[in-house]
Amino acid sequence: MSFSKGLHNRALKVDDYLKSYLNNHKNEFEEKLHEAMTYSLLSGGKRIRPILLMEVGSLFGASEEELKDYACAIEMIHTYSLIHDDLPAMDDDDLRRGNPTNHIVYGEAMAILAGDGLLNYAFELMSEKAIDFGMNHVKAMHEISKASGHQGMIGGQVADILSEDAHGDASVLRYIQEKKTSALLTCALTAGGYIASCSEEIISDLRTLGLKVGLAFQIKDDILDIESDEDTLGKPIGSDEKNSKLTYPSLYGLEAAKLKVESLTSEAHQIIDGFNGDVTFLKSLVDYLCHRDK
Ligand code: GRG
Repeated sequence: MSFSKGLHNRALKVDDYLKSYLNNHKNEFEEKLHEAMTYSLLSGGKRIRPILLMEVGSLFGASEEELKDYACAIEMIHTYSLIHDDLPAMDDDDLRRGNPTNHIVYGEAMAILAGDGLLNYAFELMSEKAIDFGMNHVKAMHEISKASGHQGMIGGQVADILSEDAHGDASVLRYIQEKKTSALLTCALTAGGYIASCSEEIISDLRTLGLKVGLAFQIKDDILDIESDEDTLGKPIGSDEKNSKLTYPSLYGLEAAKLKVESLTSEAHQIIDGFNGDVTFLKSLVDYLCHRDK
């Protein structure tokens, strides 16, 4: 099967799982909240994080049944972060994944609550699973909560906001990239590894892999914000320059950014080559993340 077909099938599977979670409302209020949560959750994301978690987890022997709730929880956390990031108090964006942003459709108050609802639902799903499956699942949940929290994605978002108007240097940029982007990608890998009962040595390799892929992914994102177009990306381009964001291209230049993506991709491939089992899809996935056009 071709890589793109494999990727498409995996994304469809994640979509099916996600659809099964938000249809249990008990009154009109829950129904309205679920509608706003579902709107963003099912609006066509690439599903990279859940696919990474499931791929690594199954590579090391975990079952789909064990993995799926964590995969969907990460996508819920990712979607909450996008809803909140688009709010007028943050990036103030009208378009996301080619659709009007959550607050444009449902209003700011409901968008905040839809994001909160997704974040908490993620922890409800993971903790229910961890109660049944024990310590390795608790470790997976711990990875995901740390990565999305105050010293992970939220910390990175704070640094990003405070370094607007080109405040900050190479170390601030590194902090933003590691926390805002790499953390959530990395925990998809380590959580998958924990659920599959991997050794700490493998978990450490997965952590290094996540860091490299996350950095490459963010630098590619910055390059796309300069070189792509709104139709392809499904959101306006040029927003980093407009907001004077500290990015790899703004600090080191566009050509250096492209070279950095290439070196990180090959370092990531070397780590994957050290894993046993069929790593063909995982390697192609890393290639896709670093060379994608949206
Ligand atoms: C509001 C707490 C809080 C955090 C916001 C995720 C984020 C932090 C901001 C969104 C903007 C951004 C450029 C984040 C970096 C990570 C990134 C490139 C996200 C986009 O992820 P994709 O490409 O999106 O996987 P899809 O739409 O495919 O799911």
